[in-house]
Amino acid sequence: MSQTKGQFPSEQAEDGSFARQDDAFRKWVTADGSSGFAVEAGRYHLYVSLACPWAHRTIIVRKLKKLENAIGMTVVDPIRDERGWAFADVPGASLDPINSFSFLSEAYIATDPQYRGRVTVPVLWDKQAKRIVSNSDDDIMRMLEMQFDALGDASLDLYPVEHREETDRLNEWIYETLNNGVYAAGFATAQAVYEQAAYRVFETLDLLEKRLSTRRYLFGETPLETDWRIFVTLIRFDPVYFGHFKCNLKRLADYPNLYGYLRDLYQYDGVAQTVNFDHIKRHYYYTHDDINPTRIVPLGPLQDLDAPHGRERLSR
Ligand SMILES: N[C@@H](CCC(=O)N[C@@H](CS)C(=O)NCC(=O)O)C(=O)O
Repeated sequence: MSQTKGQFPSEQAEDGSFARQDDAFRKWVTADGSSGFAVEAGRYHLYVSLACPWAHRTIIVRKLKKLENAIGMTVVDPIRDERGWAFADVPGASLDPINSFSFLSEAYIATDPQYRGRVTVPVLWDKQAKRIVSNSDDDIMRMLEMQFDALGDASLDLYPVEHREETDRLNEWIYETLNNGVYAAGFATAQAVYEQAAYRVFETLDLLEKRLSTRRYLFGETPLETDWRIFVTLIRFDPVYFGHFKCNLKRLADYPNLYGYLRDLYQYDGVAQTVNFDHIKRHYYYTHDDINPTRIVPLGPLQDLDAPHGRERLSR
């Protein structure tokens, strides 16, 4: 069987599957400051890409928790070359106003001069300690959800106690089979590995379609953390994962409940502003040379995410 080295050779297993690297920096900002990283307005800064689903989750939580004044944010250039994420004065992105870095790798090296791993977004930067607090999107989401209530909207609880167990379980399954599942399909370098990953993606979509036929959101009346974790994958599905990552047994638009749910979440207060299809499409189609060496960005799909979703009928 012939196999290429794949998109990230050091994260490609012998059997052709993609094994994502672990996050390197996992310190915590805490409300009581006991971790050494206390909550303070203006102290922390998010470096993100609007293309990246993992970064997108943290952008959404920052928005929903009304933390935009307390935590600054800088968007990197969606086009990434072998030097990694870069700061540039291009539409939807900007130069780095905090550290004047040219590349995000400088933040990693400032934190750990020995750092040799992949430089990823999102990054939560501490302007006071001049280091990365965390580059784990899961942890950053939780910090913004739970530790910053003194500076944001304390009334919004995205991780309510009564749903924590099920949230953790769903998050793990959704990460494995869907969020990272589309990457497992797209970055596979062996046919059987691709097929298994792609089938799992659609198994999960089928199950979600069913669950969302009787409930407006995963847990009922309001969207919680897991809904937003799913959203970032669904919003990229038809424009990118269907074609670029070969997850094409069905389009998302072929699932009536999931597609309505996607539009419902997209139309949720402030969320559409966090979605940038130009960055999303150009990033994926330009950056993965193994998969799309011509860098041609497909025109479609034509979709109207502002169309009525009709999901109110599921709210009591
Ligand atoms: N596990 C990371 C995932 C972040 C990640 O992999 N981000 C991608 C963009 S979608 C990235 O920055 N990749 C940089 C690269 O591949 O060089 C997290 O939890 O935040």
